[in-house]
Amino acid sequence: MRIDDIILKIIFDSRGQETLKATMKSGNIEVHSSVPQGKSKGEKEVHVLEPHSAIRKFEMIKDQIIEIEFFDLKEFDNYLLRLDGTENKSNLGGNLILVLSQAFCCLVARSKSLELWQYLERQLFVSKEKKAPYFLFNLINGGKHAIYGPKIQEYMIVPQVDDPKVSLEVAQIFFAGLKEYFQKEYGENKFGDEGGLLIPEDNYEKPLKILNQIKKELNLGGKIKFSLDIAASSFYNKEKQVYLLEKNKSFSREKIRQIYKEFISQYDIFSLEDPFEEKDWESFQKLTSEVGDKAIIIGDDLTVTNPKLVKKAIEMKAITGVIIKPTQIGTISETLKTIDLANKYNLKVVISHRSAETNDHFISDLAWASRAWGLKAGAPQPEERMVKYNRIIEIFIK
Ligand code: 2PG
Ligand code: MG
Repeated sequence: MRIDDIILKIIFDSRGQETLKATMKSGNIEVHSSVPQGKSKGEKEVHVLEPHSAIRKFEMIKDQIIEIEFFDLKEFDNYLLRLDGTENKSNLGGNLILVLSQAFCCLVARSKSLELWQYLERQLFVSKEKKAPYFLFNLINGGKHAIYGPKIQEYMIVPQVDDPKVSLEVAQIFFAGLKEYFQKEYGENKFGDEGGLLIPEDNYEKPLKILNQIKKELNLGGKIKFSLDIAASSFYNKEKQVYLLEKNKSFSREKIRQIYKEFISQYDIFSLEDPFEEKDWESFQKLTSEVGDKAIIIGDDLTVTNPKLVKKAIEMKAITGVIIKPTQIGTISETLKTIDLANKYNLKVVISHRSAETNDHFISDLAWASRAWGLKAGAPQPEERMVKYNRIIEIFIK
């Protein structure tokens, strides 16, 4: 594959911050790709370069890239990795490498007249039959994605249906009911980074109680389960070794584990993401052994889409599910390697957006191609989230 031209630009993401967009051309084919950015990040994620510095770096390597004929995606990614030459991609920047890697995927797919998901599927070892992923809709935003409210970052609903279109419809009905409730209870509705509602109380259980109430009122009994992204690293006090779950309430890791077990026995909890800070592998292991048969225990900051960390988690039986975000690792070929590993050991794969998104739907094609168990893309409302859910529906219907 020969690339004729690459244009790198700065665009604004959903948080109003600058990020990268690449346009790649070959013959009469032109593709576009952009990268999102996270706020509650794992310490071991790749380095993100400030976009203007990334553009300057890119100008230095552009001519070299265009001169080479790349055999496949792996070769393209490996070339960038060699140019970068660091462990955490701090030289070229994970965001620069990824935006090029994604664009290259789109270019090759188009040159072969394939849909992006069809091309990605051919790069993976997939044996499971095709099935749409569960949608994890984040309806109440807390933690780092909210200007006030609970410390738990994401209160999500997961419709228990096979058809993604029905899933989106159910979520929209639920969200409408929730917005009405919030309007009555708290006055004006305000929204967080991922399009979910903001709640002016910091009680960590209140959002679950409200979601449960709405579920009952709408008669959605067996149709809805709840998922939480605790993002526990963001409220862990390292010095005191406690979780600051509410204003004057701090909990030890044993106590917070107890709270999760109570949640699981009281509510229909489908999955719990990052229940402990990212270095506490032992607590992950304990919770998984205690309740792993009742709820999926998911690693995100713990594993950061890194095959070595995912392997460690598998060996330790620390998790039963894993978040996959290309931005955490910085190339698509490494992302695919991690997905293959997770699928091989039957971890539930959840392909995820970032809190600051663009209108790119690459992750939806990735979710479909990899037979992911779930797709986590925020509330069923902002455009940058809707394009991702809609892309799955589009592929499903075709
Ligand atoms: C997470 C993500 C996405 P961020 O923690 O799972 O919801 O948040 O992109 O801010 O890291
Ligand atoms: Mg997370």
